[in-house]
Amino acid sequence: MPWLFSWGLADAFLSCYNEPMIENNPEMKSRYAKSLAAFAQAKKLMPGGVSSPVRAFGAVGRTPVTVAKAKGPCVTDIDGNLYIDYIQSYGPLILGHADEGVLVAINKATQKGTSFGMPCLGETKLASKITEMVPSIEMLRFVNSGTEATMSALRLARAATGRDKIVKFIGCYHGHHDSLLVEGGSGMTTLGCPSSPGVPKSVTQDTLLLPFNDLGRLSELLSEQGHEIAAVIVEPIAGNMGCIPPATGYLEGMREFCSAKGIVLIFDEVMTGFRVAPGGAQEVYGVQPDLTCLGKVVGGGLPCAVYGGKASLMQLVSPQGAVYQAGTLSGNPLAMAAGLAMLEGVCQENAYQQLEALSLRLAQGLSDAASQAGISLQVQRVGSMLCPFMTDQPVTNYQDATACSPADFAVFFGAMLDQGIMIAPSLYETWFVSLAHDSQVIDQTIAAAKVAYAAVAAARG
Ligand code: KE4
Repeated sequence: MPWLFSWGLADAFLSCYNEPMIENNPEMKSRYAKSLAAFAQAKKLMPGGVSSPVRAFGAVGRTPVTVAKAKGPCVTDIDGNLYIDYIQSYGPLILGHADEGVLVAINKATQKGTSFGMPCLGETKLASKITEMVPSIEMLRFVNSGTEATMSALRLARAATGRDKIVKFIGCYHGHHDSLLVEGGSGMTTLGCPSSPGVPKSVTQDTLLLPFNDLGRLSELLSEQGHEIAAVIVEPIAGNMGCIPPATGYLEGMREFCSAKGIVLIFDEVMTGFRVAPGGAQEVYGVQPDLTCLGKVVGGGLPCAVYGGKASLMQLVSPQGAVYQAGTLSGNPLAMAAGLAMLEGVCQENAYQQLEALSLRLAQGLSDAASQAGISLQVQRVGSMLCPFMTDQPVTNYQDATACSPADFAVFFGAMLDQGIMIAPSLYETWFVSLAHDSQVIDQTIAAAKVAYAAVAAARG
């Protein structure tokens, strides 16, 4: 791939695809024998052996485990190893793996068919529940992924304003469509490829980049170019460079500036929606966007996402309006059933209070564990999404997050994995606590973290 070398991307790409370190320890090899074999076979058939890059464990120098089954807070790999899981499918499973209510709903729906290509009542029921929980959404459209949701929301904003430019924030990740595949967080940063080859400059020239949590820079840009800007898209709580809450007044200021300039404010709540509160981050911070993107929780673990907001905007979407967007499996009856069961589950009494108590217990325990090992730790958290950063300063943006040591994280990750605790294989991801986690698994996690932070301290020498 000569273009790789011409673009100076070779090192970055090759570092992404270095053969993950095969455990050269006989005990480890037997512990993960089936996963090692399965991954070797998978790599012959799929790029990196995975269906999504971050799953390849590329940044932590380990071979990924292959999951056999999951239930509640735990997953079991094909070697029979059990893990307390904080990946939780990267956010959807707020009730835990294989929640009984969700499974019953899916099984019941499958008896009536799997896909119709015609309207079904499940769409209306779930749409109604969403608009009830997220008042800023007056009308919505179902799609199949967060990527589709943000891509479609941007197209709508551009059509509504007649403008082409958009603003995103460095380290925020909104899926892999071309306009936003620039300085992205999540797997892009994890694998050292924050911007992707294959995206024409003609597409990204209209994508303006700013640091997260810097209201002054946003004000300057909108003063200069606001009349050309269709949309500002933001993760209201950044979850793809670890967990970084908005600074006080940041979202309020963003709302004010966008309103003044006729710019569409898009909250990408694919991760935060129904996660940090029934109404998502916009409920927590009291700031209403013009459009909201939802995913993950809203599909109950099945492929489903949403973009929605002001009816005056959504009415521009085809076939009511001219903004074209479509999808064979959008509003799929199984995903509708799963999503509705999931939202009914989080609406149970005290659900968010329980998530808060469990997550606070974990955060405090991680801090104590690190402190005992002499490791500086910032546990940044909103509700049941959190990220422990090994640093002595608050992490407010991408620059702060990427200043943390990947080597420290790799040691911590491996030590947790080998003790049966599964966290995302990247320091730029977020931990998720579910209602299936209880104080016992939280305390087991904290005990493992004490060992893992001690391993980091030892590795530092
Ligand atoms: P999907 O296209 O992966 O469904 O959603 C993209 C997306 C959009 N917006 C936000 C805020 C997101 O977090 C995501 C996807 N999140 C990553 C994890 N940080 C998905 C995991 C993966 O890429 O495998």
